[in-house]
Amino acid sequence: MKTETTVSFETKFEEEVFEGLTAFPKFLSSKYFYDKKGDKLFQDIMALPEYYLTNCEFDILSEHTEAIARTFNSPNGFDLIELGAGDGKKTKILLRHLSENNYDFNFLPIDISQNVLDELKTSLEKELPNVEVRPQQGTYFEVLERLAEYKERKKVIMVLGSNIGNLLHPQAILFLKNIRESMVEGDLLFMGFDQKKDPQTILDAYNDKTGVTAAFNKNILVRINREMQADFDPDNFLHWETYDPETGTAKSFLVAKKEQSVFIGTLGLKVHFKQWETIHTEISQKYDDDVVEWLAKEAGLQIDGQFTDNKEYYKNYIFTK
Ligand code: AVI
Repeated sequence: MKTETTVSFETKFEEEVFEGLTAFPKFLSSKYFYDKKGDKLFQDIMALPEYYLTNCEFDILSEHTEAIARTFNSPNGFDLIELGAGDGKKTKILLRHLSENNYDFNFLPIDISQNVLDELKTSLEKELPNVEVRPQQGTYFEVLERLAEYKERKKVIMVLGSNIGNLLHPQAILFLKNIRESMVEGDLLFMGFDQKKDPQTILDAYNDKTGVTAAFNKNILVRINREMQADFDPDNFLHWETYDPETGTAKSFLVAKKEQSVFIGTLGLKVHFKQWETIHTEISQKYDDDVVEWLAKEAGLQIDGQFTDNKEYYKNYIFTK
């Protein structure tokens, strides 16, 4: 007879940690990297010389600003809606150009964190006082659902940073479908996709010499320690990155350097690790035009244009419904 123990969870995070650390092979979701310290480590990653993604997208937005602005524009203006706005460093290139050239637009940054939105609004008020900023706090889906009702003028939905790459293809299609549902004919989606390239360049981007990415990956253990009264020793794990040039998938792992047991207090769970056992923590998918076209088709979208940097490391695509 099968005996079932019921474990109750205070949070989704607890539930997913339980699921991932009792599975074989073990896994954790990269969406939990981003607490206060994780946000800061990710900012540091974006400034690393190895992490080419930031500079490539920065170059695309700087080199093609006017062409992008013209694609966004419509006779009665548009609303620029950014999912996961962050500190807006890259977006400000576009906003400055749009504002200086008197484009008729509002900027609607969406973020789960009210704190991030407040800081962004304050910095924009100082740097670009003519830009009308209307922050929207909530998850992407909550806010997109709200915005689906809004049909007054053209919506341009923007997702920078190749954030879609942290999703497996089926989840990426669902994400695109969700965005599609909030669009009406004439609206646009402008989204960044990191491209397949020399595998070594990709491995270096996720395995920097200074160890910032390793700290970012291990931060999930630190977070479990703090939020779930656990006793992980992050030094007992090493950060390991792989890249499969066939599928374009970069994967991050935490690898147990020695046999050990960890106790997670709030879950009452003892987790055993054999030496060299892994926890898979993140995927960072790399794309080419064929894969992006396939994703778009599956989601009911069309590619209407693309912008790239001079090395063709990264692309921002325009999608329509
Ligand atoms: C947020 N995301 C697109 C980053 C990436 O490239 O997958 C997160 C990251 N992980 C390690 N370095 C950066």
